[in-house]
Amino acid sequence: HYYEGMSNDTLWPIYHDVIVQASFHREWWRAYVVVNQRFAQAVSEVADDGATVWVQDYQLQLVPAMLRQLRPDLRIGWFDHIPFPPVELFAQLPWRRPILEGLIGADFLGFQRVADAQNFVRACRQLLRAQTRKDTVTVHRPDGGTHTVRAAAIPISIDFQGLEELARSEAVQRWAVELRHQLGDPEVLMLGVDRLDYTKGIRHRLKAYEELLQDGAVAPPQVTLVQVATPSRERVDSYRELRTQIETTVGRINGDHGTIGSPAVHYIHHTQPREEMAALYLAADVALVTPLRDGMNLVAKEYVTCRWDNGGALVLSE
Ligand code: ADQ
Repeated sequence: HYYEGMSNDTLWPIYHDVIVQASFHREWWRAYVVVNQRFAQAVSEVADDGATVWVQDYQLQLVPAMLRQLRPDLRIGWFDHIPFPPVELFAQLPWRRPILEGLIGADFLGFQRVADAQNFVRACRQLLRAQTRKDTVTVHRPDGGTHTVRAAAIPISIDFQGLEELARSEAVQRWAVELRHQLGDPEVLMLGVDRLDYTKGIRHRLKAYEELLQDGAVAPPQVTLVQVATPSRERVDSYRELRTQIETTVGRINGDHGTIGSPAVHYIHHTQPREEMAALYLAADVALVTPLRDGMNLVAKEYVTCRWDNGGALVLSE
C-alpha cells in the first residue's frame, strides 16, 4: 500500500504529468502516513543534537514536518528526485494539503529544476494560502511564531570522476571492443538504458526505430540497437502492461527485420554490473535518451562521461 500503491501508483503518475492514470485509495494514503511516521521516529532516535538530516524523495514527503515535531533542534533538508508537478495536476491529489504541510516542515527543499521549485512555491500559495517570496514559503506555527522554508534547484549529478576512470580502464576498453564484435561489428551501435518505466519513452523509441527499419533507412547488422530495460515495480499493473507491450514490440521487430545471428534489437531485462554498463556506453555510437518526463536522467550523464574520447552522439528528448 505504501510503496507500490501510494508512492508508485498515486504520486508517481501525478508527478509525471499523468502519463498514466493515478489511483487513489484511502488505505494507501493511511499506509503512507504510518510508514512516514515510522521513518521520522527512527531518525529522531538516532540523530545527534542539532544534526542535519537529509530526507530523500517523494516516498517521504511527510517526514520533514513529523521529524520537526519530534526533534525541533534538527536542520532538515529534503530532495525531490522526480519532477514536482504544476499546481493544476498536484491539486488532483485528495491529500495535497497534508503533503505540502509535510514538506514545509523542512528548512530546505531541493528540486532538480527551477521550474519544479517554482511549482512547489506556487502550490503553497494557492492551496495553503501561505506567504511566499521568491524561493521561500513562510507559514505560521501553532506557538504564534513563523517558519520559513527555502525551495531551490540543486540538480543531481553522478560520480563522473570515478566513472570516467572506470571507462578509461584497460579492461573496460577491451570489453567495449569485444562487445561490438559480439554484436556483429555494426557500423552504428545504438543504445537505450532505462528502468522499465512508462515515463522513459521506450515504446516511442522502439516505434521510431521500427519505422526507420520499415523505410529501409537502417538495417541490421550494419545498424543495431541494444535496449537495456531494468526490471521495475513488477507488481504494479501499469508496469506489467508496459513490459508486455515492449517485449511484444521487440519480438515483432526482430521477427520482421532480424535475420539469424543478427537481430535488429538486442533486449536485456536484468541489472548489469557497473563495468559492463561502462563498456556498453563506451561501445555505443548513439545513446537514445528519450523520456516523456524525467527528474534528471543519469543515463545521459553517464554516457557523456564514459565517452571520454568525445566520440558518440547523445539523442536527448525535449
Ligand atoms: P530513475 O528513473 O531510476 O531515478 P535515471 O536517472 O534514469 O533514474 O537513472 C537510472 C540509473 O540506473 C542509472 O544510473 C543507470 O546506469 C542505472 N541502470 C539502469 N539500468 C541498469 C541496469 N540494467 N543495470 C545496472 N544499472 C542500470 C530517479 C528519477 C530520475 C533522476 C534520478 C536521480 O526518475 O529522473 O535522474 O532519480 O535523481
